[in-house]
Amino acid sequence: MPLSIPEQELMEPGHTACHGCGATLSMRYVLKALGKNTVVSVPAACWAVIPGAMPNRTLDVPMVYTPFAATGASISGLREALDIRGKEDYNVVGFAGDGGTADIGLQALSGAMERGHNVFYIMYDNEAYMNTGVQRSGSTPYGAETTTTPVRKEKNFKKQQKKIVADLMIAQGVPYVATATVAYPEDMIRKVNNAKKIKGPKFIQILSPCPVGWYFSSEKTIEVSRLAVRSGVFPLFEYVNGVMKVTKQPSPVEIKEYLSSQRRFSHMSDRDIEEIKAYADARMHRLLEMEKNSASASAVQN
Ligand SMILES: Cc1ncc(C[n+]2csc(CCOP(=O)(O)OP(=O)(O)O)c2C)c(N)n1
Repeated sequence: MPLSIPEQELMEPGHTACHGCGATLSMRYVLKALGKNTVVSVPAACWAVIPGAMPNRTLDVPMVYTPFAATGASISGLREALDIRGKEDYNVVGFAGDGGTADIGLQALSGAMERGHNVFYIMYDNEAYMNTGVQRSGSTPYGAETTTTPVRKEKNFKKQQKKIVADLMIAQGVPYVATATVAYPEDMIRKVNNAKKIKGPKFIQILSPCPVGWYFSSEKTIEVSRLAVRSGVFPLFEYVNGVMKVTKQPSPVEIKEYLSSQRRFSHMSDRDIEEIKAYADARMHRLLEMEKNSASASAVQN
């Protein structure tokens, strides 16, 4: 049965995000699924400024600002405090960018997951430190131009492959790990709903295209997000208690089409594109193998 998107809006208009901001849509959909009994913790990032200055607010749920490195610690404390006060039914959500997750916040995230707190950690992945001017992060993909990997004569684009935090979370044994993106809101909301059923740590990495930092026109956010999935660059999956499911098969869209939708990749040679394709193909192969192994393991148990 097709899932209907909840009508309730817990994010109001009038915020200060840029036109076409994928991170803003990500928050909107996540809150639609979580509902009113939710507390959000946000570190230094675009989302720390999107609500605007006091007395403005954009969210109709409580929001806590936390130091850049501390989202994992913050949600651990919020969870324990709410539980002590008998508010076990409240959702506690860390909502952090890729810099705050893949880099400076990684140890706090890993600690929170390891301690097994009943929390959500949403990584909105716009693939660079956008709020401070598009610096590269560990989650920036190979080949991307950023302000710290400027493409001048020496072609100084990012030379390392993307660090994929969702895969790290799987390796750590987190019970619920998923990826999502804004072009597929039903898929995202279904995943948040499924995550709610797990009592323990939950991690969702949401690809959130950024027109300013990826250099594309702001009405193309959904198109770019969809191309990321269809080209196989950003696979959508759900991993629940050791069982992998790839939730959207990539359609035959060339990676070149995805890359050419953003100016941050405009300098790339065919050889560079091959590097990205090889990395994406190998990862997709790994995920499908995990899915196959999950299916055969459950067949053995049945
Ligand atoms: C310890 C510390 N170092 C640096 C900063 C400056 N700073 C604020 S936001 C930000 C970028 C955040 O990037 P990311 O986590 O990717 O989120 P985005 O801005 O893309 O939403 C930085 C470096 C800070 N606030 N605290």
